[in-house]
Amino acid sequence: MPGTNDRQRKTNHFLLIESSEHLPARMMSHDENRRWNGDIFSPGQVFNLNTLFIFLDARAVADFNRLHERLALATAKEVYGKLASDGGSVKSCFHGYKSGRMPREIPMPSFPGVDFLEFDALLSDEEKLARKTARLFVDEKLLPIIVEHDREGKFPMQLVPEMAELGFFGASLKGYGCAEMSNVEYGLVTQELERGDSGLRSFVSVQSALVMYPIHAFGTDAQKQRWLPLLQRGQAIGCFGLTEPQFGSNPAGMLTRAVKKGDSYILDGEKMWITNGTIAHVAVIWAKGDDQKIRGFLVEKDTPGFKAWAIHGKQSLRASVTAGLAMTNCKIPAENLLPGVEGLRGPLSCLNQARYGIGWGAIGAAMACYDAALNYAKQRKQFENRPIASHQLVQEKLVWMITEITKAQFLALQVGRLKDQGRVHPSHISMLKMNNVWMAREIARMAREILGANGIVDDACVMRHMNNLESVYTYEGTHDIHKLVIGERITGIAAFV
Ligand code: TGC
Ligand code: FAD
Repeated sequence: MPGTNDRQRKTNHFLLIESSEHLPARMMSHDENRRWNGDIFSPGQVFNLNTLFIFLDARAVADFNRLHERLALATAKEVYGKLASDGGSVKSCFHGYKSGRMPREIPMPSFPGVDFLEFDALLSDEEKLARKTARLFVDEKLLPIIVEHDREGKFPMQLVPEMAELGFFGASLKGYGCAEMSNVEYGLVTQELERGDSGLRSFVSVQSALVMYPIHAFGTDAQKQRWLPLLQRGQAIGCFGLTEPQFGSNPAGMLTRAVKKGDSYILDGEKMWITNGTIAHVAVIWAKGDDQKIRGFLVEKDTPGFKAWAIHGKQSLRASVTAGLAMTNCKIPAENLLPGVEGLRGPLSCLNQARYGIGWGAIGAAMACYDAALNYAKQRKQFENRPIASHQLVQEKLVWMITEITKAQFLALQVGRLKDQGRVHPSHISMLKMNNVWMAREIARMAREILGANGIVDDACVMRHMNNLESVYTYEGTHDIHKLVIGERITGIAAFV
């Protein structure tokens, strides 16, 4: 086909279709593909008998509604169905992209996943596809650079456009260019991101659950039109200011004030430990009014009287930005109020979304540590040249790990299914966050033990995950606060005071 090579070089979006049977021989014919594909697809490139690359041109990419994976899968099935008249079936389809020339090898994910109890049998094709997309992104883009970023205490900002393109920001929200994933699909994405690093998952949680969600749920049309497309595309970054130096677990006591003066609000106060604080274009700030009611406000980064400063010296979440925010006589237009909610219910509703993603994310961190420990235990030899995996005490640790990961997966899936059906209660999400982060933190520590001295250096991922999980255990409601939330649900008695 004339110009094909040029087009393949310029066009870097592709569908990779894996079929359960061998592809029919005629699919290898360029003529056949050209006839069907018309001007949308370039000829399929068969890499082996079960896989086919189809490159997409710009129009096809647009048709895919900003890389919406579900649509990609449906289209792959349609393409394959038309080409394989003998009724072959699509096993999976990966919609990816590559810069530069066509890849010479199929980029198969290197991480196999952890599935002891046929968990995957409970997932739809779309759910597996969302996970595979995030898995490949983490394997190809994050893992090669995370150690350096963690060492230098730098967030990998260069990954933001790609995450936006893959639909990770505001993934489960409707409209405004969002991917409209189900909660389970979104959870599987956060699992994979945190398998890479909790800092990357934190970025996505804050952008999606703590900034886009409140604008989407409680904002005006003008606020939604202005901010949501920018945030979805990663062209604006957001942060969420609830915690204060004196008020962490008990945000109801906050000191930050918002006083209405004419058609403005004047904000005064301080927020602490704010993820993305110094890189955010917009901060969702929770403040009390004269009536003592908590409300949310959008504060833009260059507003006079607003200052963000980086917190240094962190031994945890080093590849994430954490900041303090100060507002001194900070005047914002009255239209920056989020009018749709009053009271602590506002920020806590956002936290439900973020805690849910963390519950899945922790499984990813645990899987990474388990995988590292299992592989190491099979290779490392001690005493009569036998692998340490042959010792009962080591096996006991590995068995504990996979049992807890398996339980955590089913807990996450059930909470996700309830959330998708609109039947989830905040205490369900508390159980998910509490259990799964605890489980991951224990597993990281155990994995470090199995790796012995090699576990303390950062080319093994376990100590990085272990340190990160200390923050995850504390933020978004500490482990013990979630115990008290569940305690209140089952006894009817609040025991916070
Ligand atoms: P309480 O009297 O129980 O409730 C006050 C109002 O809030 C409502 N509510 C909720 N609404 C939605 N979702 C929930 N989960 C809710 N829990 C309570 C409640 O119905 C009531 O509504 P209304 O309309 O009747 O007024 O509140 P409380 O003051 O006793 O506090 C309860 C407690 C302790 C559970 C709460 O304060 C809490 O969750 N504290 C933990 C604070 C926390 O999680 N902070 C997180 C900061 S953000 C963060 O860490 C981001 S990290 C990001 C990253 O990098 O990933
Ligand atoms: P405290 O509330 O002082 O708690 C200290 C200890 O006391 C904990 O063990 C706690 O469980 C225990 N405790 C407190 N009250 C009780 C009680 N009633 N009963 C029993 N035990 C109790 N906040 C934001 O608003 N936005 C962000 O983006 C954000 N990002 C963060 C990023 C990182 C890396 C970290 C570490 C924190 C972040 N936070 C953020 C803040 C986080 O939400 C708070 O740290 C958390 O809510 C706990 O508050 P605290 O640290 O003040 O601990």
